[in-house]
Amino acid sequence: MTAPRSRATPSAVDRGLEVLAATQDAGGSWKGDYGGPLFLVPVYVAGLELLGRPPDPATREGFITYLRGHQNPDGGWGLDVESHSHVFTSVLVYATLRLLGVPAEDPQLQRARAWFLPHGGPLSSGSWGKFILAMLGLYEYQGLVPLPPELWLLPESLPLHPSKLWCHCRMVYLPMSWLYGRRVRAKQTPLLAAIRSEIYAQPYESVDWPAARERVAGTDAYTPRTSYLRAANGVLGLWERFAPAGARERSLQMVLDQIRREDEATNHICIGPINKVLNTVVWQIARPGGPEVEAHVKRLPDYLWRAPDGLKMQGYNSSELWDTAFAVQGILATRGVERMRPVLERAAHYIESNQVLEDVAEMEKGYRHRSRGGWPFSTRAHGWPISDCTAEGLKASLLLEKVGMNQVPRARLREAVEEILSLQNEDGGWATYELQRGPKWLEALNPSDVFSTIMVDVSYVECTSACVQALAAWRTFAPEDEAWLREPIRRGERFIRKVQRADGSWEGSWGVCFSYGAWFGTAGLVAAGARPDDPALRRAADYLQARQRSDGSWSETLESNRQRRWVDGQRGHAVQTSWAVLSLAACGRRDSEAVRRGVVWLREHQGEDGRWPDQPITGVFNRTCAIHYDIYLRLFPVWALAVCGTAS
Ligand code: LAN
Repeated sequence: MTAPRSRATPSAVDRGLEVLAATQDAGGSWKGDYGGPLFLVPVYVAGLELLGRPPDPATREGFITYLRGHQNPDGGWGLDVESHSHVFTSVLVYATLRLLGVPAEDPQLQRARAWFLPHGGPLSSGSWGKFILAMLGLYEYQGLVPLPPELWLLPESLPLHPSKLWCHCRMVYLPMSWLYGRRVRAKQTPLLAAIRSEIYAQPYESVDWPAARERVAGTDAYTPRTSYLRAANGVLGLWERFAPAGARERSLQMVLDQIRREDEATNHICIGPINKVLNTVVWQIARPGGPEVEAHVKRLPDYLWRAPDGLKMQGYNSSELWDTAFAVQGILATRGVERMRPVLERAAHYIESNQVLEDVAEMEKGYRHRSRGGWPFSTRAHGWPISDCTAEGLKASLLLEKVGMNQVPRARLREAVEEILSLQNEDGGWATYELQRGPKWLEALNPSDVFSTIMVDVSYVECTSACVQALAAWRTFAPEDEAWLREPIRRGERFIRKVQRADGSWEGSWGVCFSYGAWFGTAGLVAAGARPDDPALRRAADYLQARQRSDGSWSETLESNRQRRWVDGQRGHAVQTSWAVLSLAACGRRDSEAVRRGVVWLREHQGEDGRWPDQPITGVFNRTCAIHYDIYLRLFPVWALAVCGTAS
């Protein structure tokens, strides 16, 4: 096939740029749908039930449309909109639709029961589902693995102290332990009683609750419960029976204090969707009708997104900073810079006005790392900076600086460098929000069933690469800092080399999967100074080339993340093809036949409207759950065509 290069390439990129320009928000970001997980709307609706504030009709209808539309053909609901059915989400979605007013005789609900009852119903749900049901009074607390708040009373130096956990895990279990400690339960209504009678295969009164603690359906058991976890649960169970009342009160106070710190540090947005809802419920019980509840309720809709498939609760309050920083880099890789000037200026403004400028008040008391100079994933108001978001914010700013459009003062850029350096782990890599605090073996105590790698914030190739790239960019910008940065960059590079697998691949953790990992692995090494003849880059390129499809594309599915090996998708994927093409270019193979074929495929699959047709989700977390990055499909192909489109 002869590729119509010189004329078609600019127009493909131009059309892609037009789409990007047209979809930018007035505030300068690209605000998009950050949906995917299916357990979030149920958590939201459960929260409203406990607050005694039923959703307004538009919200109710929106949620119903969304949940109805994502039922699997077998009658269940997946962990996310693309996954196989889980008992966890199927039971929760069922209860949610009922709470939203759908009758039990509804055919979709009948099919749901026909799926989850034989799978064990609530008794076999992944553990978080049991917790939400217990809060609603649809499950007994005795049937939960104990979550005593007294864990917060342990000496801080112990690896088991909750402050050692990955911040997302810590922030979910924090309000859970408070609610557990108080055995909080929604006011029981006839509707809840009806739901309770519908979701069990046996009479509720006859359930053996302690036995149900250890039950989990195969569909939900991604992370096996280890013997260490069972032993720990046994100890916690004993504690729960004999704990002195004083310890409970004291620990509940400590937990509430931590919750308050999190609320205040995030302007009541909270780090994520789950603790957002659970913290709200905690305050509703701790101080009914108090100012905390009001402050929380105002921010609940921050997580909602209305899309063609209905109204959803998103995985974060947005992905704006992340998407905007990438959009800037992608646009600047094209030759459309002048034409895109107003777009870039608005984006530069967004980046400037969302850098975090201050540390959290009394940060040590809230177990918080420093924040000053960092960038968050979404907005400054959210406030939690992340290593790689800081790095992408800094990279984008330095590229904007080159074309005279950066708006972040130099001193603040330098603070971003300091923030990045403060987050480098002893192994040379970077984790997400914090330094690695706990030992890796803590993962053996992961009680979530459905998620993996949630216990400890460990170094990732993606975060490490982004930080190395940012430090290297700063070194070019401020050569006087060379001596300061040389060693951190070298250590980062060493980490990237260490985690490359023998076959040349890198396992991605936040995108699907090895094509995403390759994009970071290769870019990180190149930024650190690796040359195309470097064996690591050669192996990486060979690995990718061996996975190119006969039509020139690349494609892998979320099974790659779940199974930790490349699993081919059914059809070529524009985002993964872009990552692969960009990686090969980074390896010095921009002019290869493989890249040429990838570019042709990308061009051929661009629609008349400049977009690429919808494709499976390419974002992921904790190895199992898909999460949608709305801009990826509009951005990465344009970026790849800009970098590689004129290859000959
Ligand atoms: C995110 C979103 C951003 C993402 C990147 C910055 C892209 C990544 O490079 C590092 C990890 C991070 C920060 C990340 C971690 C896990 C999150 C927070 C999410 C995928 C968004 C939602 C997810 C969160 C854990 C969802 C709630 C579920 C739990 C298991 C607590």
